[in-house]
Amino acid sequence: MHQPFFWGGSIAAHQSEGAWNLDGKGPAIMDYVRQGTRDVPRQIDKEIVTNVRYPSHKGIDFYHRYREDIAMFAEMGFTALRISVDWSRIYPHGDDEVVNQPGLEYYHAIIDTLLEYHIEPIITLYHFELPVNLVHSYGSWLNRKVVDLYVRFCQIVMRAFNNKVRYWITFNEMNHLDPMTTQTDIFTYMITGLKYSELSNPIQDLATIGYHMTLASVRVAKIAREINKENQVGCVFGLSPVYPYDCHPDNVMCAFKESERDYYQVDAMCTGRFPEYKLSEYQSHGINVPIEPEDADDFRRGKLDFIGLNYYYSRLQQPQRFADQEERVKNPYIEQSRWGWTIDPVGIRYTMNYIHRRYGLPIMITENGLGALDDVIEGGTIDDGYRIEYLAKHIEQVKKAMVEDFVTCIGYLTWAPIDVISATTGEMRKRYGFIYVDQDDSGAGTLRRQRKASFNWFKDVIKNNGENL
Ligand code: BGP
Repeated sequence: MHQPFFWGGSIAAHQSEGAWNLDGKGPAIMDYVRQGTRDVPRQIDKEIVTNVRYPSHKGIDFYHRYREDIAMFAEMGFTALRISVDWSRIYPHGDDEVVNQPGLEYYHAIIDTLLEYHIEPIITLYHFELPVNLVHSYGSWLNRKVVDLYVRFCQIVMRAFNNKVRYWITFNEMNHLDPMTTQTDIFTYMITGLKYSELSNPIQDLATIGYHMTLASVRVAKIAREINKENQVGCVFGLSPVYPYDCHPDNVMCAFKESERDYYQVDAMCTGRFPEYKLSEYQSHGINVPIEPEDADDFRRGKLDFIGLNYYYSRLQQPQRFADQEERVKNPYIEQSRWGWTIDPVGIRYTMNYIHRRYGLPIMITENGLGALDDVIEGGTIDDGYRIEYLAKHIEQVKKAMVEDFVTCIGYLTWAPIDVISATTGEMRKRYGFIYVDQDDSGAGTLRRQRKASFNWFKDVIKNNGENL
């Protein structure tokens, strides 16, 4: 394994912290999203209603229990933990004149705890945590002022933790909002606070949002290195192979095009310019991207130092002739999880190869894991052999990418080392952790933490640096 290699996990504020209105935190977009299920999408409310369950309000109470949780990560031997700093804790309305000090103090305390255990803090600056005021008063990322406000927030955070944090991540998975693809309401909302069905001109609006977010990332990357030249800046992308349905050239082409939709922002952040092919595509649809002359310099100087890769599954291109079928065509060679996510370890090696060769940058695996139902069996143990199997097979492929294909990979972080609220469904029972949290979908439970079988397994993996899986 490449040295130093980060072993650890990733969590996000809105899925773990709870304490949604404590110590000056303002309301953020995910505070308005109800719990859904595998089959029923999460609903988004305009107001917070008292008799409705909003899982983000409670999370897993990481806000009060982070010491205990971090001690358990340290027991496993973690050398890194990726957390997000919630914008609405630092600027409750996003545009406040003064910083909310208790918000900064809270993250100081977490980061200090990590450093005590020699765990590298990796900070995501935007993991679906947008102050809701920026949606109502500014129209979210459609408005360039939100770019300025985000940059201001990042600057404050990067300065505050300058002596403690070296690894910064500008955004989580902004690349899923390709303007040319129809989106679901919940997905568009998680990333922007806006519902897809309420966009007045979806293609134009998503192109504007995508441009503004990309610009925000490059501006922050540039400033990060002005603040401290040691700062390492990445952006996290959700990327996966799209396999052609068969070897018909039309299907191969179609799969290629579908996969490319995820990449225009990666191209922009890694090459130092917004890609011409995307601008031409927009032009052909009569879309105007709000480019200002000074942006070119930001793109040039705001390139990434590393790419964060979230990998869960591979996809199968759906040929046109099946387009009106409700059920998606499945890849017959690949199993699926209970939530319909394919389990394809080779896909991680494929994706690592692809992005490393395309950009030549180091890769950090920022998320990988299996969402599953866990049973607490008699005697209180949780025997999650299926999770061990999933992770072992993926780590094996990460090793192959590094050793046989010469991909530079600087870390492997699982999602999520402790059970948290699911982002897409809001469920508690879709669990990923090595640590079980006693809470059910109704929010009932003691929140007690308990080691699963995978806990000791991952501890051993880290101890032998991935040699024995
Ligand atoms: C990623 C998100 C995470 C996380 C993960 C698993 O896309 O970055 O926030 O939640 O997906 O998704 P889910 O929780 O819906 O199973």
